[in-house]
Amino acid sequence: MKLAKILATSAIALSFSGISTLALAEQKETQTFEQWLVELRIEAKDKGFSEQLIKDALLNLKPYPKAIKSDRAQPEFKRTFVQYSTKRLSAWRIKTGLKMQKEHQELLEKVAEKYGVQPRFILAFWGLETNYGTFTGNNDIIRSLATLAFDKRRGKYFRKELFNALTILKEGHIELDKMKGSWSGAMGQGQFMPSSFLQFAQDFDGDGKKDIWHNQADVFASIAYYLSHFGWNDQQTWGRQVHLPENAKTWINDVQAAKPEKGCRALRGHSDKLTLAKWNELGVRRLNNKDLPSVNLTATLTTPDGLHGPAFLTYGNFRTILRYNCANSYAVTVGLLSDKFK
Ligand SMILES: [Ca+2]
Repeated sequence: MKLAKILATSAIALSFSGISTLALAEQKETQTFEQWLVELRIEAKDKGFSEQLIKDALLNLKPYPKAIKSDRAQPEFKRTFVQYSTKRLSAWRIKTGLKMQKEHQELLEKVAEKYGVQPRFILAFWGLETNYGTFTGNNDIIRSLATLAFDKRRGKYFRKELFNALTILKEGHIELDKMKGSWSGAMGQGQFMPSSFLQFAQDFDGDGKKDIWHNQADVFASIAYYLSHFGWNDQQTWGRQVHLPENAKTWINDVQAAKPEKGCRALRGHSDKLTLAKWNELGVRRLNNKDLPSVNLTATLTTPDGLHGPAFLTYGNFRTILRYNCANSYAVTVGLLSDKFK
């Protein structure tokens, strides 16, 4: 808004110099989706995408109004942790997960061995992201990404993802009409954004395609490779729910970590990394009030609903879970669900 005013007051000066900066700025402000799309197609051509692909994917494209609406109301940020987690740790999700664990045991173990991620965590991501592959989203990915790329809020980010999606099509991993996913552009059974696909998707069955939409082997391996890339340690778990002592509010501020400026915002509410011995000394206990395990591990404390809500000590793998989705509610729920598959 401020910028528009400044531009307006300097309009006369600009007109004297013959520069049409203002006109350009105004045009951008009022550009229709169709006009924007014309520019996008030119850029796609410049980037070397074929005429055919551009025609198929970007010619008769219409925006999804609901993508913008959903972008402004993500559930991880609107509900309390307890509401979020209770809903997702449903009897159905646990029971189905146990069934899937049996059904896919051999494949999960092969993937686990290659990438160093315990099967129960692969299952938990799969179960939470898409109900074990049964709900992967029915939106056309190109259309969703174009809608969000046209939108002002995070247009630059989604424009990049849109070109990444075109690259996936160009490489032939999936056909355009089958490239479906969430309103936000997350695709397939592990809900990978196109950039994550290009970096992490795996062709585990070796058929030449990274098919994270339909192929179980590729789905599991892609999730596992993503986690291993971000430092997963299969000798450790994610963390645990703990019991805080009555006097926790007297020391909680003393153990609060400095807010990280970059990276995942969810880490801002975490404590310093302290050893389990130190947490034990502070009076933190297992849920059954027994001492914490006497292993040489550091952990950060997080209380997603504040000091009166549930408390969790989290290990290194928890940070890796946050790389998948930067929300404490999500990461703790992945951990709790994985515990059901032990
Ligand atoms: Ca494959």
